[in-house]
Amino acid sequence: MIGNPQLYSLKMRASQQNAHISGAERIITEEELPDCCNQLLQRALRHSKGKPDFINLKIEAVCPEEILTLPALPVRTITTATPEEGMAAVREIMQRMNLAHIDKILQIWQQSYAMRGAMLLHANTLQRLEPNPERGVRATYMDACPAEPRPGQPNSGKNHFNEALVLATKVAHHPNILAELCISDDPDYVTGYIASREIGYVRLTTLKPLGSPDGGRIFLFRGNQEELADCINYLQQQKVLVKMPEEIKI
Ligand code: WAQ
Ligand code: MG
Repeated sequence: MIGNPQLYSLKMRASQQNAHISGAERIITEEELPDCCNQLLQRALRHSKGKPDFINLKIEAVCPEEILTLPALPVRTITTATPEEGMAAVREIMQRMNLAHIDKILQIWQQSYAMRGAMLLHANTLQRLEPNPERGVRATYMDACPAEPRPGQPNSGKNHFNEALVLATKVAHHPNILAELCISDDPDYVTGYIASREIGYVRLTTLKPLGSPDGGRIFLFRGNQEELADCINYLQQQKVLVKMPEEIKI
């Protein structure tokens, strides 16, 4: 970037009768704003979950000095033919991470399906830690670094992988987050992932049946009250740009 241009956070969310349909965000220059607004608007209008009756586009200035730049988590793909195989792979990875209560966590994951954000779950007690459990916690203010492969480019559609890698990288870099589990709620997208600082971003090519509108995220947390407040603040407020891998192997 030349001379730190002014950056803007752009957020889109769309709903139908108060039910969440689509949300996305970028951190971009003033020059990119008109095109990006249009891209996110098109996305809201053409989502496979339905036509929204409410679309919100929010634009806020961001100081370049406030931004934390992080390297993307290393990426690995495990090919799974069925949701059962995918879930078995997730379970095995969680075992290797020495996580407790694996069955219970996988069960709770199913309850995250109608939420707009993620569940924040205490890895030891399985206590739900979101201030608003119906909404969940949303990780926001993040994008890929400018001049790198950016979510939404070049064809303006959703790039599930790029966007998820940006989100997972931000989330995994909080010291009290142990892991993230994710399934898309898009009916036509069946690849999901488990991610952490140690294991990186591990994709499972089939994690749900094709056509299923079910999807959700769990952030697994371990720490005390003070660390929890810091973690929620980090997820919701810290501006993050992610250096994407040069060659994306997916
Ligand atoms: N913060 C927290 N939770 C979120 C956020 C966010 N910013 N955005 C979405 N969620 C939750 C919410 O409950 C959604 O219903 C759920 O996650 C799924 O969101 O490598 O597309 O945007 O190819 O549908 C994974 C890509 C794609 C795997 C995930 O998620 C790959 C995806 P979606
Ligand atoms: Mg979705």
